[in-house]
Amino acid sequence: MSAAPLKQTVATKQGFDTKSYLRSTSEVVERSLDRWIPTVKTKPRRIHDAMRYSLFAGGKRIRPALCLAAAEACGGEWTPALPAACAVECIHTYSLIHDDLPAMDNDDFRRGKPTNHKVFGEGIAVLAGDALLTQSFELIAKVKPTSRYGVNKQVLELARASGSLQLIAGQVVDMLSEGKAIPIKELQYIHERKTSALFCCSVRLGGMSVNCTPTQLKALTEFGYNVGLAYQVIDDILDVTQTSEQLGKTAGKDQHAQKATYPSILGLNQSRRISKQLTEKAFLALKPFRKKAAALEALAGFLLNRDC
Ligand code: GRG
Repeated sequence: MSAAPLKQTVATKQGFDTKSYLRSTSEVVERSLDRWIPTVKTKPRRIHDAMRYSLFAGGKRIRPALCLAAAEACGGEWTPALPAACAVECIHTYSLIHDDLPAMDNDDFRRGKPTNHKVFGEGIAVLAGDALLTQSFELIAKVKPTSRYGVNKQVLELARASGSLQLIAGQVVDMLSEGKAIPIKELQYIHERKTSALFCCSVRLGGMSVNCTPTQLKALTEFGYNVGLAYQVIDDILDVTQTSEQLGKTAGKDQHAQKATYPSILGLNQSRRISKQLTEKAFLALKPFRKKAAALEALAGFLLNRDC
């Protein structure tokens, strides 16, 4: 990996500008993605066009930001964490393309644009998702091994988070639960796997790429789990409180698809309380990092208060 000059924010808790931090991390990640993903001129053009269409459709780039912020919390630079940051964004984008397919959620609108299958057709959308999933492993294979974490450990980390025990498990149980009244424990199982697993993986890979200590890895795991679960609870809340224009995707989908959500089971107020409690647990997990966790802390607070 060539070391591009990075605009790395010095993390100080006081007056932390989260929006500009996210702008910087997105810029750096987008530059790397652009360099590492085949150009639209590469044959077969249609698949590279479709991959890039969703990858550069204006996602919030939360997972890569968390990955870079985790590297920073462990005393490292962004550069060694960039392959992992791009890999988690590729997995995330693949999951959204597939989730939007007629065979799954059948959505027409994502990241403020027509969904991949609406533009390229179902066959190419399936393949664009597959190609991004494969691409993410090519990217993670580029990480530099550290003394505690060889490339194999980092590949395993990504494979586990995106496999049939985590991301896919969450999606499967979500699909099988449609139209059914499920207990909150089962919904938590879905959210932990569908969303929290990749958040957790993002921060863990950020730490691993800069050779974090076992104590730091444990703290990042606790942080990632809680922020990830809070993120999905808030996603459930926003689905009922925001408009499609505000979200850049179809609002009210969960209710329409008769999906169990935190607000549908516990109500809006209790769901908001839970997302706050989870974020507080995430803040607590950051104690061992002291001031170096300013970016992670600011991101967790920002995500709690997001409106899209
Ligand atoms: C293998 C056929 C097949 C499908 C896999 C795993 C999967 C499909 C889907 C699950 C992915 C999913 C929809 C998870 C929900 C997580 C979530 C909150 C997504 C929205 O994330 P944001 O808000 O979106 O970060 P942007 O667009 O900003 O990146």
